Amino acid sequence: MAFSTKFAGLAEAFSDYKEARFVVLPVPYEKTTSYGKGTINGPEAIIDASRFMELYDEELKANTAESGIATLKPLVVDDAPEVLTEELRKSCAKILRDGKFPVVLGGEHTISLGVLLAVKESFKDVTVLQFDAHADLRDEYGGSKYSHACVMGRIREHVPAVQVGIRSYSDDEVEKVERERKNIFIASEMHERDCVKDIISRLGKNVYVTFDVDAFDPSIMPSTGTPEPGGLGWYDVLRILREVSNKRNIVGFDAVELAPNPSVKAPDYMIARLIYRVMGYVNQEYLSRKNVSVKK
Ligand SMILES: [Mn+2]
Repeated sequence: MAFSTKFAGLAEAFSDYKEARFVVLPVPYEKTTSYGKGTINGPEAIIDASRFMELYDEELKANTAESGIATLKPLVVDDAPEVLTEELRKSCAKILRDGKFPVVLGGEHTISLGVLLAVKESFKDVTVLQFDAHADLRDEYGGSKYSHACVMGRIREHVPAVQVGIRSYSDDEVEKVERERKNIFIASEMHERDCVKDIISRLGKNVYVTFDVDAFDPSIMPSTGTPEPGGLGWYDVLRILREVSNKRNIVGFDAVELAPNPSVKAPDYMIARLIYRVMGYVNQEYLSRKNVSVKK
């Protein structure tokens, strides 16, 4: 797979690793997906779509790219999820050690564990905020504890998690969902009442956001392996992320499970815009904190 372009199509001056605040790491990994396939092409489709975005963010009234967005070579691991997890942990640990904000592009959801392990080494009091249609709390799936369908089960062994947009889980997961009910925001409940304050109240100081694109409604996000009806809308998602970035410290982000359809570009473009907007939210928080510290 050839990645000839950088995220947002940035020129060298704004995509140089040394200067960049954000680092995009493509991880085209697909080993355990169950229904629709194609997440291996997700990172390339997102980066390709991102070239056509305006760099001026109309909500934030800022050009986020001026803070620098580097795009690394894809991390390609053709091996078991455990091997991928360790490779990715190492790559992300370096990004974090260098004081940068990692944005990881999947690939299947399995990848999030490796990023989280690196985040946990760098930050205390981390909560994972998962956007997803699926609870992903199985202990094992298809003979693997590292399947995409178990990723939140694995992550919860390391840090607490808050799950939003959930609308599909199995018999095996019911007990866990009931036990964790305060930390799981079911899509239908989110449709009935405003849950944003409650979501934030469940988060620790530092938040790692893992974004399975199937959290969105299939009407706007058909390009995913297991689409579920009744998902979140664009503005629902933005409002949550905006509030989280205002009230907490977002320390990393991944977008996973995009299975691009070459004849339907809008979903790829939407995820590119989402990523850029999240960078903008994170950046605002960073810039304002910097301003506070330099004030006399
Ligand atoms: Mn999912």
